[in-house]
Amino acid sequence: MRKHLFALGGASLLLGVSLLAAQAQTVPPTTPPDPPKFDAQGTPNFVGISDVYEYKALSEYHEPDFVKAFVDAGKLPPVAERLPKEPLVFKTANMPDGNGVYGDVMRHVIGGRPEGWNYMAGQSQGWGGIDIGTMECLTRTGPLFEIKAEELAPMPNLAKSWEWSEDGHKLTMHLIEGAKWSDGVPFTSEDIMFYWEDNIVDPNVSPLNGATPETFGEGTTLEAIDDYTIVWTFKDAFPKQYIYQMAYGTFCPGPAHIFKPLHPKYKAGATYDEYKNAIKPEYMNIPVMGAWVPVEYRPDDIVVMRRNPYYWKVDEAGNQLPYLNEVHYRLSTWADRDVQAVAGTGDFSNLEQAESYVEALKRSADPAAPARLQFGARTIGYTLYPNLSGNGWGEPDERQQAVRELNRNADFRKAISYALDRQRLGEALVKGPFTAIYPGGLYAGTTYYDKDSTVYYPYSLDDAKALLEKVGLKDTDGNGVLNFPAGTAGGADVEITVLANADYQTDKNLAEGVISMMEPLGIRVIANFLTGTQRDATEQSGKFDWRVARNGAELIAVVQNTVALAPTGPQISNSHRAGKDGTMDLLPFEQEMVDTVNAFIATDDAAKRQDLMKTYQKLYTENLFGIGLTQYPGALIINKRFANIPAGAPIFMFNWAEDNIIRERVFVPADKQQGYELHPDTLPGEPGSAGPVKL
Ligand code: BQZ
Repeated sequence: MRKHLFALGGASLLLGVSLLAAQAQTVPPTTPPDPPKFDAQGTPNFVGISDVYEYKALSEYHEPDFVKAFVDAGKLPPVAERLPKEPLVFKTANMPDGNGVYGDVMRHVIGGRPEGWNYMAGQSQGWGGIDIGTMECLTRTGPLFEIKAEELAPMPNLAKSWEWSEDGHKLTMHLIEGAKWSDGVPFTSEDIMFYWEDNIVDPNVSPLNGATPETFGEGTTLEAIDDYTIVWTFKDAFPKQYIYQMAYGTFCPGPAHIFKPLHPKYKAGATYDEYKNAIKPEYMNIPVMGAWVPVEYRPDDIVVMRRNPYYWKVDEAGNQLPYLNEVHYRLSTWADRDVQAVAGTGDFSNLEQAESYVEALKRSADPAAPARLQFGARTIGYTLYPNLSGNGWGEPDERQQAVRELNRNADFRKAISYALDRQRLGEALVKGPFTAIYPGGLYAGTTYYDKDSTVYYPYSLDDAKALLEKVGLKDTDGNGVLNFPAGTAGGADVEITVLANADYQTDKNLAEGVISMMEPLGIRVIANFLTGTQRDATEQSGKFDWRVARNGAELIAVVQNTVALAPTGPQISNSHRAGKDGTMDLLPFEQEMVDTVNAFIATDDAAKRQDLMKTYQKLYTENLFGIGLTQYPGALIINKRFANIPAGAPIFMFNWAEDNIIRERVFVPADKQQGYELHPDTLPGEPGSAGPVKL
């Protein structure tokens, strides 16, 4: 009897507590307020993919005079022999300013630093357009911002066409034929298979931007039929989604003739670490398929690139691209990129750090300003991500494991969301109509967003505290900081580290905002701010409790990097990866998110896809897979001397603006050229040689 009484008593006690918690629930979950009105400047001229480019042989080809001089001197094959049978031909009608002229430079400023040239094994080249300009990929998606909705699909690139088998389980892709690396070595399916088998599938290699076998679907295989034909085999029928994954970031093959001899599978005694780091940043003239080749590198100063004489794209007049002979990447900071673009000492910036907006707008408002600034839609967004792994990803110690267990408790995550004043967070970055409250999940204003499916836990300290009490956190030692329950992490103070990218003031400001908003709750959050490369590595290794991160394209475009919408594979999500035993200890809502994303990938039915994304949004925001912070528009800053900048080009949508504006067909009219070339009349040298070569 006694036992029962206790049980009854216990139950009524619990009922009391839960009633208390319920009574304390002063602000129920709701839907987010509509973002303040902010009209993006400039709208794209929507066209079909075939209006932008096609593949065909032309009757004649041309090249810059200084390149022709190399041919005449017998130092280079004639241009027609340097081009593929059917080059990629950009259509004049889609060029805002028509066919261009050769000459001049685009001067980028970037905040990253080159680690080396082995992109396939995870080395960063410093971001900011270096990898986008050197690594061409099977398909292309950056320019999709100007493609009509009814024609939206990945654009051909190194793969110039493809067709599905009857049953939809096989996809045959035809590679561009006769294209060459920048050192003249043929590009073939050997490059594709080396990237796939020995970099993506090889578990000892982690390509940059995180491609894994599951990026292309569980159990997917790839084989080469001949030099220019590859065949994908998928478990699902017609999983067209995966062709988006074959674009920038996840399927951009490097030169097998350079890297294969260095790979442990082919070089006896070599380690994977040696393979990853073998080609240092100082190694110049690395063969690329991109428009420009690195020919000079001065640490902490600059990377200079010269035009690729074998680039496989032309305009309709047969002029081999790119028009720009040279590209610079000044090695500075991301904030300096904005400053220099506005001042005119740099040529390009993705204005993405809201703290710079007012000054940038003021400077650009002057009619004499050297650069034009154009705001796009609200596609920059930040989220606070708890580490949701409970089975050892990142090898947590006792305290870190205790935090993981809290992170995995929905009431704890809701408490954190209730404690965040998102209005204040946004205004702390920049006043005005820019920032919007962002609960997390898909961005307001994007194709698949549905407000009614978006759950928002608004600012309410009372609710936050009530939920923390419900979770069992109390300040047992009266020092103002809650303690773990006795027996957990020794009942210590609840201390949580938050990882953020120290290269961006915005990332640091938002993380500081989170830290200060946790104090009234009695949760001590400690900053762990690391530079880009270290932060990326720390994030991917799971060695964090919480992280503040700028979101990827999947929460904007959904069809780009779709697999990353949920922990769909053991190494896919940066919030939850497999533990040491290789298993995924997904929480029930996470499993439902994974199933929803996989169902989205497996269907072509537009109505079903819309519904599945409503389900996804509800699962994500109600359960707080990530705790949204703020969302705001980016602005493209481009020096006014450049022509062929597409109207309404967003700084970030399917990809970054370095891809979206199609730099290979950007030009500077002759009368505006400034003579910024540091190595005029030169071409890239032999792979590994010191720099560019003159005649
Ligand atoms: C744009 C981009 C081009 C990476 C990087 C950097 C890395 C991340 C992200 C952005 C920079 C610029 O973003 O901020 O405007 O130029 O390079 O690649 O943040 O640290 O790992 O995902 O793209």
